[in-house]
Amino acid sequence: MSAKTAKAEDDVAGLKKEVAKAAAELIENDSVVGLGSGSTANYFIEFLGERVRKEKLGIVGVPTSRASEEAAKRFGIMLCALDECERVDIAVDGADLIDAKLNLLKGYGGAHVREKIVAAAAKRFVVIADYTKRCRAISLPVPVEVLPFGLRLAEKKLAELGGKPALRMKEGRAFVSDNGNFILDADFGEIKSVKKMEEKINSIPGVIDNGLFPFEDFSQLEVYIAGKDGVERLRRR
Ligand code: A5P
Repeated sequence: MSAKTAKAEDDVAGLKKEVAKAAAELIENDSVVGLGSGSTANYFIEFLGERVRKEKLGIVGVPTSRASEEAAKRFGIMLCALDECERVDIAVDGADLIDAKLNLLKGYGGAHVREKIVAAAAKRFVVIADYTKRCRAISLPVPVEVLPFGLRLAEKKLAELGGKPALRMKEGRAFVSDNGNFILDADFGEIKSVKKMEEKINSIPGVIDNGLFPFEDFSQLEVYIAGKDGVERLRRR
């Protein structure tokens, strides 16, 4: 890795920490907090754990993956399974892309199914990211979690929708999600209507859910973006 690339990575990591800290400061005492997955969400969990320790903040976390569960335990955050919570006050999570309308693309860590459930259950959904995640329109492959039994059919149907599906691999084997399923990363090029595409993909038998998060589905969506001039807060009006 060149010195220039290493510096750029350090800068992005610094921005992820900055936005994660800003989100950790939003959390109020007695809250039930959805804990997202990925490196930015991990920083959030770490900062939140720091507040729990220093300020004796009484909060309960709802993890969206095994990784976020482990991180929460490491940083001293009490946990609760989603089905055991009466409510989720706020969910904080990262994103892989955020378009101009605030549609999200998630799932590059393979956790989008639980992330979407927790975000949908939360009264307030706060997305945290560095500026490199912003884009005009979503045009990267969409992660689609599929029941292994229906893999071939899902590949065929995704191709019929105009996508090019590729089975996600890890260490020479098919990647398996926390839910025991496979992921097809389906390239559709630029997606014109995120909501319609999300629905079409999810209507394929055997598809559990996909990584498109249409902004319309989250009435209390706030996006915090860290850039050179600090943290910007975006909301739809
Ligand atoms: C996990 O499946 C994703 O949805 C993450 O939210 C996403 O990959 C963001 O990751 P980073 O914060 O590491 O960029």
